[in-house]
Order: sequence, then C-alpha cells, then structure tokens
Amino acid sequence: MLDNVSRAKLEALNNPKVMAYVEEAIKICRPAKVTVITDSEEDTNYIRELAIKNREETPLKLKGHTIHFDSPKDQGRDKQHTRYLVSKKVDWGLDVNYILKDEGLPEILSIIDGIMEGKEMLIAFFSLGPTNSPFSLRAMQITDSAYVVHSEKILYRSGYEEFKRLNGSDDFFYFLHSAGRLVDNVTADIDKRRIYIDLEENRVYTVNNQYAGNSVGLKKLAFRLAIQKAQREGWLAEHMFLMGVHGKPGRTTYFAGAFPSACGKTSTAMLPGQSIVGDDIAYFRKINGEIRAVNVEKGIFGIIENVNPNDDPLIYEALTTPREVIFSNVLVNDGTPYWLGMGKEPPAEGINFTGHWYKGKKDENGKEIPYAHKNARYTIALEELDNVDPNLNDPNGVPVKAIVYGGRDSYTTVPICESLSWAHGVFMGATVESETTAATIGKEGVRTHDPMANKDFISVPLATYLENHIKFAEGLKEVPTIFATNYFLKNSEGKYLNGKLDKLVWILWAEGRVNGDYDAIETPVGRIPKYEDLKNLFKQHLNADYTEEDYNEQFAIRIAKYLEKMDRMTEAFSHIKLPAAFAAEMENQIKRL
Ligand code: SPV
Ligand code: MN
Repeated sequence: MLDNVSRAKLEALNNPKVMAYVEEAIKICRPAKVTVITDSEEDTNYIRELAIKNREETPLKLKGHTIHFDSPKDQGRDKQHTRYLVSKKVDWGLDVNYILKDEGLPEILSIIDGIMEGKEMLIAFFSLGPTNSPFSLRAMQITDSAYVVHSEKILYRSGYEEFKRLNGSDDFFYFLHSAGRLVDNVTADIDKRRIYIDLEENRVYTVNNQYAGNSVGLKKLAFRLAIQKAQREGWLAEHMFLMGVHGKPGRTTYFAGAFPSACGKTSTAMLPGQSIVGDDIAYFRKINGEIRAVNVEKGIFGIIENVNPNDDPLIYEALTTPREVIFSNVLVNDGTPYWLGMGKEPPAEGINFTGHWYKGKKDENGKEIPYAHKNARYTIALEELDNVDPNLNDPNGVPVKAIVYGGRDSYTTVPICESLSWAHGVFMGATVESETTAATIGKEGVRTHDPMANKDFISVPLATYLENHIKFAEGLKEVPTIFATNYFLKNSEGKYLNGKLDKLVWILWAEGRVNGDYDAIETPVGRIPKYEDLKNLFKQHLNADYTEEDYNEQFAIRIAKYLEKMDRMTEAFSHIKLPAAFAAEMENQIKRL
C-alpha cells in the first residue's frame, strides 16, 4: 500500500508521530493506494492531474482554470456538525458546539472505518505562515481528495521541508479528511458529515464533505487550533486580512482587519492602489516592541458573487485570464464560468451545483435555483495578482500600525470611527454585530453578535480571549490604532448610504490619522473624520463630490440606536466574567452616550 517511494519520503522526515498517524490512518481508512506529496513541482503537478482524473475538477476553456462542484447540501460551513472533541464539559461564554470524547471518538471512528476503500490516500505537508519563520506552524493533511490538496497547494506554503526542520518534534497540527462516498463526484452521505476538532491533541477529523470551509483542514479548522495555541503562548491568531495602505506616494502603512464573512473583507484588502498581504487569517506577535503579523495563507478562497469590472477590477481581471484558478459552484457553459453579479448576462442553461441547470429550474421545495450559488468561490494564489504586497513571504512579517473591525449594521454605527485607546478598540472589536450571510449554512440576514468577526472560531473562553487582546498592547513602543468601519449603513427608506468604493476613503482617512495627517472630532463612541478631509479624499481618489448633507447623515451619532446596541451587548456579555479593563470600557461607553 505504502510503496517504496512514499515510504522513503516519510522516513526522511524522521518523525515518529508522523509515522504513527500515517499507520493509524491507513489502518482505519483502508485506502487502495497511498501517495506522499512533497514540496516538488512534480508532486504538485501530480495533484493537479489527479484532481482532473478523479473528476473532482474539470478543466475550463482558459488555461489553468478548473471547476469543482460541491453537493447542493454542502455549500457552506456546517456549524451544526462542527464540534470540539473534549474530555469534559466546557463553558466558554460562547455558543460552543462540543461533544465529549467518550461519545464523539467512537462515532467518528465508526464513520471513517474503511472510508477510503478503493480510493487513494494523499499525505501532504504544509506551513501555516511563511517558511523559515518564527510565526509559522506546521500541518500534516491526510485526505482522499485531490481537490483538497490542490486547494492547499494554492492557498498555503508547502511544508515538507519545514517538517524536516522540525527534526522529529511532535509540534504540528494533523488533519484527516475524507470526502466519503461520491455519487456524480460529490459527497453522497451528507447526513454523516462530521467535523470534529480535538484541541487537546491538535488533530481534526472531517468527513463526508467537500466544501473547502469544511474539508480544507488548514483553513478554519487549523485556525481554531491556532487560536488556542496562541492563547497559551501569548500571541494572537485572528480572522483578519493584512494590507499595505499607501496614503502618500512611497508610504506603506500596514493594516489588519477583521470582518465577518461577506462584509467586505476581501474587497477592502483588494482596494485599488493598495497592496494585499492576505485576506483571511493572520498570526500576530510582539517583536522588539512592535506588533508584526504574517498571512497564514498565500492565496485567496474568495466569494465570487459581485466580482465585476466595476467593483473588483483586479480580481475580475485575474479570473478572466489564463492562470491557475479553481472555480467552485458557479455556472459553466461551453467551458466558461458565470457567477452572480458579474455584470454579464448568463446563458439560459449549463452545468451548476445542481447538475444540468436551465432557466426556471426549481428545487425540491419549488424554489427557483439561481444559476450560480451565492457562496460560489474562486481559489487563487496571491502571486497571481498585480497588487500583491512585496512582503507577503517575509518570515518576520509586516509591522501592523492599524487594526480595523467591520460589521454589517444597517442603522447604528458610523462608516469609520477611531477608538479612544487600545482597550476601547478591543471593546469596539468585541461588539461587532453583523447580519448573517451565505457563507454558513442556515438563515441569512439574522443580526448576530460577532466578537472580532471570530465567534465561529474562538476556541477558548471569551473572557480569556478578550483579556489576551487587551494585554497584547503591554510593553509596546508604539500601540497600533484601532478603527471600526460599517459599510452597510442605510437611510430611513432602507437605501444604502454609501457606494462600494467609499471604503477607500475611510481606509485612506485612517491611514492619514495613523500618520498624523488629520485632526478628528471626538464623540461619545470614538473619533470621527472632519468633513473637509473626507471631501478632499472623495475628490482626489474617487473624483466624487461629497456633500455636507452626505456627511451629516452618515456621521450623525445615532444615540438611541447606539444605546439599543449597548443594551444588546450588556445582555450578550451578562453571563461571562469580563476582564476589569473591558468591563470599564463598556461602562464608560454607556456613560458617554
Ligand atoms: C469565511 O466564511 O469566513 C471564509 C470562508 O473565509 S470559509 O473557508 O468557509 O471559512
Ligand atoms: Mn474567513
């Protein structure tokens, strides 16, 4: 089963724990064949070709483009079946989905028993973060899906050599995945989909799924393990983009930003004229009195809806020219992908996530099926983009000068606001609210409280997590400035008050603030821009007239709404013992209002 080539590749790692995991996985999953993937181009090509041979991916017309479909029932993160495997009951002050090991382990082991019969097991190694870096962690992925390894080859740095550097250490994450029984190339036994995360052993089992948010171990599954490790070791793992903001020629100010899914995170990191380091997950450490951060990934698994030449010209260009891209759950007609909001009429039929699709096709509930899924995505390496930041792979990361927290709030918070202090900024981040979107399975548009846009992933008690954030600024020579944004403010008639590119102005204003270019107005909720500065930025960067009426409507402090929000927050935090510094921020905010 394990042929001589693969055995030799494993033995070269000289790592007993790797060997033990592999032997155990083979014993339980019983694959027909086992292949070890190293960092070589030859091995990456093997994966690209296997994904096509297996029919997990189909080539499209443009060179390097492929399409992958997930089951209609596997189009987002499955929160209900994503659970922590724990030895004893947990109470983290969050809505935590867990299962006791006594029950969960036998269940998952019985589901994966023989699950790879007749299939090929792939064993691949990755680095979470740049290679040769003090920030980075190592991960081993075992899966029967070439699509999963292909996605990981695009999204993460290969880490076979990093495992060699580990020198036998057991300090790595381990992910065991199986897409399970496939019918028409998609997972058939969705009712047995399970995603079990063992924080005590740093290992994850995920089965009967293909959607990358469920299957790709290195994304949100590794992220949960990293949050706990960070907590223990005094650094931060965050659901954040990293970008270089260039407010003046020759000036780069690095920003990090946390936004719930589908709240403008990628499009902020991709703003015209700026440079992208990462769009989803970052690790932060204090080095010589400053905060530095790396992108855990080197690619984007992005929402494709509304990527069009006007709103996201850079991504649109990348997705419509030859290069390596995996499209998922879009419509394909004659080898060409079509997605929602691309600014082009789709054809009346084609292949989509429901098989053959035609205009007017209905699902089992009689609801019309859209031609592409709302959570359809693209997977692309950052190096494929012209705006990639030159320091993407710097092992020492980039210096972070500002952190932005963004929610989706129709009626309350102003478009941009600077915190009064680091602790006040942590408070701003911890009180992010957002209306739910298609990135998770379930009802859309429900208002949820989403601390640091991280509620789905925080794997430690919320109070400890907040305390870790507050403490992180201790001993710094220069403390980053924290801002809160809201791109989704509406007027009383329910119309959005801002255009999609207005966020460029908010971010450039924040960059100017960090560099001492602008004064600000102090309000009960933080510091807001002065009208004149925004007017100039709108003119200079968007060639738009920003009127005083616009400003007054957008930056009015809606006191009654803010107080309602504070009531919701008081309730949300009522069941946990808040760190004193955080509780004080909350109290003072209410007093000021
Ligand atoms: C998100 O939903 O926050 C994503 C995509 O970044 S997923 O991989 O599904 O987590
Ligand atoms: Mn995300």
